[in-house]
Amino acid sequence: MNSTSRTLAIGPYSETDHRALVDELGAVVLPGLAALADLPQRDRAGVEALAYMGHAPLGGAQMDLLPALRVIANYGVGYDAIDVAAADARGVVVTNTPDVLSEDVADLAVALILAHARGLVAGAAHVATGGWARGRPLPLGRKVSGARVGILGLGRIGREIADRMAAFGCPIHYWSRSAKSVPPGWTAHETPAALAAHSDFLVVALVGGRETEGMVSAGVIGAMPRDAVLVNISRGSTVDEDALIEALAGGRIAGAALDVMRNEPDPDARLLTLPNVLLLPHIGSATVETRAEMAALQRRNIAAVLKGERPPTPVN
Ligand code: 8YV
Repeated sequence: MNSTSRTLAIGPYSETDHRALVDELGAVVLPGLAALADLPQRDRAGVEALAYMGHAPLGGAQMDLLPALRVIANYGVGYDAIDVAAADARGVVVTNTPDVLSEDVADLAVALILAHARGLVAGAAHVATGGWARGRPLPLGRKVSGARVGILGLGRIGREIADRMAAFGCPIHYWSRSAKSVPPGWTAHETPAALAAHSDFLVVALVGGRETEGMVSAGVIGAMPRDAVLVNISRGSTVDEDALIEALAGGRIAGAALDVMRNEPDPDARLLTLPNVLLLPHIGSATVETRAEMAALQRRNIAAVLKGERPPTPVN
């Protein structure tokens, strides 16, 4: 490593992002957080900026390996992996990448709803494996247009999902921790369980972290109608996964479509074998266009702090 580098980047960056981190910031790039402790002290000593991409917990112990650290720039809107209190205590600014990914994540939520309800994965397999040609039966799907959509967490991403599903003629229900101004006809609910009871598709769009840990509890899942589907594009931590698996296995709810799970990238094996579960590998923001914008915002945040300016999107 070049021991004069002021920026260290950690994560599985694309080739383009990797090159930009090196060209624009002279960054040294490590594949994952585990490699940090192996860096010689002389290479860590001068690091002022950390470009972080990943979901492994980044706490005070890691920050203390970088004594000159001034900024942690997260590649993502959700920064629940970063101990912001520990950063505060060390005078380290934390930044994230809000807004630039909201459309993509909302698009993916809609895709999950449609794919689950209309059996897209099974339908494609039916053609590919010759089931169609042999005249085998394929179960009917469920209608999406006009179904009740419940949004748990009406923040930036939740709102984008609601707007999209409203265009499908779906009555919009929501729960939010703060009052929201919404179009006429949308229904606010007092509790997540009350929302669940009025949702054919319950879409989780909460922030991650301690405040929402297990918010989709056994009680919330139990309140869902029997033919309802749980969709999660936020964080696996928001869902009591044991309760979800039990409800799915017992036919208490119709299914789940999840872009996020608790133990990524190695989810609970029971989820892999249950029917009516559609799992994606946390790809909400994974488009060429959006990832480029996230990476550019991450670099702008770092460049600003290194110049002594206020970064565009700080969280503390
Ligand atoms: C990840 C995300 O950051 O923005 C978020 O909160 O979860 C994603 O965009 C991305 O997968 C990189 O880890």
